[in-house]
Amino acid sequence: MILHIDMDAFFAAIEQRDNPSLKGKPVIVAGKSKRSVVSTASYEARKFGIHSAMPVFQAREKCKHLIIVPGHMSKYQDNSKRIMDIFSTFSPVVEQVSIDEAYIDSKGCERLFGTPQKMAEQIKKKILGSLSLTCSIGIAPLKFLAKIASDMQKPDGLTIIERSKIDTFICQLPIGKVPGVGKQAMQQMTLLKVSTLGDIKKYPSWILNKKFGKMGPRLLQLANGIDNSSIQTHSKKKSISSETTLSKDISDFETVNRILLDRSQNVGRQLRKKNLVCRTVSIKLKFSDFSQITRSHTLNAGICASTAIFNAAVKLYKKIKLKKKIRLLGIGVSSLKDKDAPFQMQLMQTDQKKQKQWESVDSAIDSIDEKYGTHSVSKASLTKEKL
Ligand code: TTP
Ligand code: MG
Repeated sequence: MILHIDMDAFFAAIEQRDNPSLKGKPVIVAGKSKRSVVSTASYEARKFGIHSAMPVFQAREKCKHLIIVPGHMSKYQDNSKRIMDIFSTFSPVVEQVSIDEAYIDSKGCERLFGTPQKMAEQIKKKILGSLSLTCSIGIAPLKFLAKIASDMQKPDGLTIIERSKIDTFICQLPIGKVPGVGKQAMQQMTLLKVSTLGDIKKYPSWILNKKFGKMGPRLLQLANGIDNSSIQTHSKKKSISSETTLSKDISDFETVNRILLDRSQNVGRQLRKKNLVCRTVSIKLKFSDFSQITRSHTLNAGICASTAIFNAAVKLYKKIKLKKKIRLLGIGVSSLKDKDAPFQMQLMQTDQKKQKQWESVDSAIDSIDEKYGTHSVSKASLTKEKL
């Protein structure tokens, strides 16, 4: 069985824990700027219809006595690390998927912790006892079902989908609950009269492929109770990304350049910390009308130097014909491998030398940042204005 654990109203719950006057009150964690959106809402605030990604002004209209708390990212990261450390005391097979959620494989843990349900109960107890936070856990034989289950009885929930109940569950599962099925896919689903995951079986693989691309055949597999995705432990992580929502929409290349440089430093730092290199670099742009595009490029050899990531990102950006202003810019890296594992192609000798030089600059910056805080040392082009 696989456990999927997701913390309840994570950022807001931490703020409520650390400031008892916020307990039981409608609280959101959000930035100060006019364009800020809700990063999370306490369950008390959710009763007013407030949710993540909602503009703050709209949240305010919904609840007049709403309390807005600024975020404390390093505190959330610190709590996240402690939570992941707790998970690793239960099983060596833990996949962290975001700041507040992870999958755990319960295989081989029965002798120590009993049934998966007993194990989940102990995990909940340990997190509550050491961090005073609650979480919701889903247990199922398949990864995607465990994720759906953890969301079913939030907050402080524990939901189990037994193997014998999978078929019935899938037949009744609203298609919109399946991870990856977003707004656009939902429009197609309505046209195809697909309302549950079970309904997908009415269509052959080629039609699903035509309508939904790669996701089509995967949906058919899921509908048949097959999910081949295994738990990806730390070193097998698939991608790393970092993005910035801008305080005002922009289109000038100089600002874009600075943000890409800043984000590539962030992504590069995460890669180097995990001793990984990437081969694919992607950029993501969200425009003023909220539409978005991504562009990616796969290199011949693995890189982890911030400058190399930045160069690839700028190349991608220069190929885009900008028609609208940009509200969000991000960089992602994927095709990750351990730095010491050989990629098929090596860098040219001169590039190799350059890369080594940049890597030593990067690692010097990384260790200063680690000691004195991010942005203690920055590239000169980043110092002009705070991003
Ligand atoms: P989630 O697990 O999606 O949400 P949550 O933990 O706040 O609430 P739930 O009980 O429904 O799980 O995200 C975890 C944290 O990530 C969340 O506390 C804040 C942050 N976050 C954002 O900053 N922006 C977002 O749009 C979302 C969805 C989350
Ligand atoms: Mg959560």
